[in-house]
Amino acid sequence: MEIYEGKFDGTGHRFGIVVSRFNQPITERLLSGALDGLKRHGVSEQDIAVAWVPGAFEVPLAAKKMADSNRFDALICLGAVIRGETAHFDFVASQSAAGILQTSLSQNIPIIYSILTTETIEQAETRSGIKGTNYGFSGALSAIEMINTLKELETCGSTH
Ligand code: INI
Repeated sequence: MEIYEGKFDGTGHRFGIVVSRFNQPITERLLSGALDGLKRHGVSEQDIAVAWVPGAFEVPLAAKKMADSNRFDALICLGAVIRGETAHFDFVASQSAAGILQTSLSQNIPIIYSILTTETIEQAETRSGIKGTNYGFSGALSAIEMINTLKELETCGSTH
């Protein structure tokens, strides 16, 4: 049996973060969590770049621009789409997710989806670390893990 698993060591890797200003009190917390998660797993501050965009809908284009630069090993997308606040919740949430996935697959780079999609602001607060897990922090770990898993997978098949 072959098992490919990425370690949680971000040393020497470069990360781009795209963060949305909409619901900024929440997204700022996600950003703090992501920076904390990266730094506590070996990433140095000079290897992190942060891009602010107006809302979750704009995240995919900024992520694509960062991916196109070839400067980053992984990207982390942060945002908060809250149903209570918009009739176009479904469009913003689903198109943002679709754009991020499409960019990740086409540019061949891990792009982590840490965009909260919640019914209420209280749920978003909880997921930004006020009570529960900070999804920015867990997104940072997912980014590091994916870089290392993909590196492991580069050897996949070479021994057969
Ligand atoms: N953008 C968000 O990131 N979260 C939201 O909850 C939200 N609401 O409620 O509308 C939101 N809308 C803005 C959208 O992302 C775009 O910035 C805007 O439509 C301009 O393209």
